Amino acid sequence: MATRKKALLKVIVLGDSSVGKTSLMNQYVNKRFSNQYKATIGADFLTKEVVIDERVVTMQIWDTAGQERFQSLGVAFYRGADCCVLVYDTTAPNTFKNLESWRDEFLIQASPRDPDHFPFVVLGNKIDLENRAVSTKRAQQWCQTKNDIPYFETSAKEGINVDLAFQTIAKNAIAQETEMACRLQDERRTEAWRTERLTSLQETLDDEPDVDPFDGSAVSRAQQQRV
Ligand SMILES: Nc1nc2c(ncn2[C@@H]2O[C@H](COP(=O)(O)OP(=O)(O)O)[C@@H](O)[C@H]2O)c(=O)[nH]1
Ligand SMILES: [Mg+2]
Repeated sequence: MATRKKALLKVIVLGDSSVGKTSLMNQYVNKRFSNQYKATIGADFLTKEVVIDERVVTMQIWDTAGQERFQSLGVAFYRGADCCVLVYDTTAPNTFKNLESWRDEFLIQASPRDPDHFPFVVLGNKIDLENRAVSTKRAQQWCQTKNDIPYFETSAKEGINVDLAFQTIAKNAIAQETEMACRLQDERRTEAWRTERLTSLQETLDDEPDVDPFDGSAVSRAQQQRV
């Protein structure tokens, strides 16, 4: 069965300021890390080509330009997202607590067609640091309660799990796209079947012989078929 698959995936990265969103993207796309903190970057997104199931797919990874501090990213940022990456800092518990409101904010702003199955991925970043403050178990439990969101622990600095996490992000975004296409196809098929049935009923009605208006048998036959 031919399904429509998008060649371009829009991925958005959300989370509190300084959890490492920009660093993770840079590590994944440019294999670079900087210790310098930059609240803003020039580009809205970085792109990377990935091969999934023998298909070349362009991932467009959108970064906030520091506006996350005000939680005012604007609807254009969220629009048409195929996957949402939620990032927290494993050494800063507040950034973990705020994942809930980032997820809620995404669902409100992006209003995906199927919120229960929308692909999120959670990243617990900075695992290279000693002062860990959120346990793996606690993070995994939260992810389980949210329809089993995939969870990865990463270090943008050391490049730990970054590729693996982004590969999963791309795969899940594609899978979601395919599922959506299948569902649309089903809807279209049901619609075609309905039209066909109505047409054939209409033909049956048209084919009915002229009847004596006082003899309702032909009419009632047609009515029975309509039910
Ligand atoms: N040790 C460590 N520092 C990190 C890591 N990721 C980011 N940082 C640092 O954390 C600060 C904020 O990172 P940034 O990517 O700008 O965060 P953003 O505000 O979420 O985009 C910067 O100083 C980074 O160098 C990491 O995995 N390990
Ligand atoms: Mg940033």
